Amino acid sequence: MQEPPIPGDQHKKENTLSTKYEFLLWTCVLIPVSIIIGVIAIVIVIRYQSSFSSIDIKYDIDIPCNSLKFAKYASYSTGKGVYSISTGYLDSDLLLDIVVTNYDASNIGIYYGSGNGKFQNQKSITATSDVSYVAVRDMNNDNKSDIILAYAALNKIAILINNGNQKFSSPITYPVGIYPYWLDISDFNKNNLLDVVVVNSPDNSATILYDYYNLSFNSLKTYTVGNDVTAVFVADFNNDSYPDFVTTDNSDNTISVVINSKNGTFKNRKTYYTGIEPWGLASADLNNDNFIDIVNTNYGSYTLSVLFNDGYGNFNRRDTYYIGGNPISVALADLNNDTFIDIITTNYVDKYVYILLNKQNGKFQTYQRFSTDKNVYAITTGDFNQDGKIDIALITYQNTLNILLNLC
Ligand SMILES: *[C@@H]1O[C@H](CO)[C@@H](O)[C@H](O)[C@H]1NC(C)=O
Ligand SMILES: *[C@@H]1O[C@H](CO)[C@@H](O)[C@H](O)[C@H]1NC(C)=O
Ligand SMILES: *[C@@H]1O[C@H](CO)[C@@H](O)[C@H](O)[C@H]1NC(C)=O
Ligand SMILES: *[C@@H]1O[C@H](CO)[C@@H](O)[C@H](O)[C@H]1NC(C)=O
Ligand SMILES: *[C@@H]1O[C@H](CO)[C@@H](O)[C@H](O)[C@H]1NC(C)=O
Ligand SMILES: [Ca+2]
Ligand SMILES: [Ca+2]
Ligand SMILES: [Ca+2]
Repeated sequence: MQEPPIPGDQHKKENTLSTKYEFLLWTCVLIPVSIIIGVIAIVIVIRYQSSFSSIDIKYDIDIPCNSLKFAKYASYSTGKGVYSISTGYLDSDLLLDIVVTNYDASNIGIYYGSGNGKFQNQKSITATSDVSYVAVRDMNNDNKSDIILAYAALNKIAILINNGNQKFSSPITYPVGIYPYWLDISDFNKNNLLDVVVVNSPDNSATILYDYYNLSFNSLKTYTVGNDVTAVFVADFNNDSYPDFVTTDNSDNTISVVINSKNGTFKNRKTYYTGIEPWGLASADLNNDNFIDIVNTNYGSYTLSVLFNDGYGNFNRRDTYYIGGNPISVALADLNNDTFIDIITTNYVDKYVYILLNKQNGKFQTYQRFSTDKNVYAITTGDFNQDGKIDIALITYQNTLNILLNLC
C-alpha cells in the first residue's frame, strides 16, 4: 500500500539520499545517547502530558454522553487509491449521499444513501487520475448539488453539473496553479455568484476563481500563502460578513489567515505557528463566543492545534492535543448535542477514529477512539440515518469507505 503523496516529499527524498552516508556514521555515536534522552523524554511526557495516556482516562466533566457510543462500523469498497470524501444531497430524495475520489482509478465514486445509515454500492464516474479533493455545492443555482474536483496532476479544477436523476455532465475544467490540492467555495465579493478558492501546493499560492455563471468563471486572482500548502477553509474570521480563508502551510509549520478587504480581494496573509507539518484543517466556533476558531492536524508532530480567534481575526492563543501516529484529516461537529463543537480526527498509521469532546469552554477531553479499517485518510460527518445524531464517514488506504453511526 502506497503512502499518500505528501506535498514537498520530492525535495525531502533527495535530501535524504545525499545525507545517507553521514547519517549512518552519526547513528553509531548517537544511538546510545538517544536511548538515554528518549527514556528521559518519555518519563517527562508521561508525567506532564496527561493527554498522552489513553488508558486511565477520567472524564470528570458532567457533559452529555460523556462516553460516546458508535455502532460497529460498516465497510464498503471504493476504487483504488481513494483519497478525498465529501457528503451532500446528490439526488432528489433528501437522504445524504457520499462522494469519494479514487486517485489511482481515475474516477469518482458516489454512494447514494438510503436514509437508514446504509448506502448503495459505489456508482463511478470517469474523471482523471490524481483527483486530490472533492466538494459538493450547487454551483449554478438550480437547486441541484454539483461536484467540484481538484485535478492535481492537470493543474486544473473540474465541475460536474448535476442534471438530475443521478446524471452528471462531463467534467468541465478550469486552469489554476500547480498541483491544486484542496479547495473551498464561497461568495467572496457577495454578488450572489459563487467563487472557488484553490490552494496550489508547490506553488505556495491560492487561486481565487470569481463569479461562476453560465458554466464559466469571470476572473481569477492569485495570492501567496505558505510553502507546500495542503488545505484551505473559508470562514468569516473578523465578523464583517465578508468570507475570509485560512491555509495550512505544510513546510512552514504555520497557518496563513487571509482577510477579505470587503470587496472580494484579500489583504496580505498573517501567519501563526502550528505543530510540525500542518495538513488537515477545519474551522468553527469552539468556545461559543460567536467567533470562528481554527483546528488543524500536525502530521509530523502527531498533534492537533486549536487556535482561538480574539474577535478581530487574530489567532494568538493556541492549544495542542496529542493524537499519535500521523494525523491527516479533521472534522468538526457536535456529536453529543450540547451545542459545543467536538473534534473528530484520524491517524494515518492506525485503525481508529479519534474524538475529542468539547468541555463546553473550547478545551477538549482526552480522546476517545473507535475502530475502523486500517490507514484512515479522510473523514466527513453527517446524519446518515436521520436520527438527529451526527455520524461519521471516512475513507482508508485499504480502499474502503467506513460508516460509523452515532448511538449517543
Ligand atoms: C430544492 O430541492 C429540494 C429537493 O429536491 C426540494 O425539496 C426543494 O423544494 C427545492 N427548492 C426549490 C426552491 O426549488
Ligand atoms: C452562455 O455561454 C454560451 C457559450 O459560451 C454563450 O453562447 C451564451 O450566450 C451564454 N449565455 C449567457 C446568458 O450569458
Ligand atoms: C478593494 O479594497 C482595497 C482596500 O480598501 C483596495 O485597496 C482595493 O483597491 C479594492 N479593490 C477593488 C478591486 O475594488
Ligand atoms: C458580529 O456582527 C454582527 C453584525 O454586525 C453583530 O450583530 C454581532 O453581534 C457580531 N458578533 C460578535 C460576537 O461580536
Ligand atoms: C438535541 O438537543 C435539542 C435541544 O435540546 C433537542 O431538541 C433535540 O431533540 C436533541 N436531539 C437529539 C437527537 O437528542
Ligand atoms: Ca446545480
Ligand atoms: Ca462572487
Ligand atoms: Ca471577514
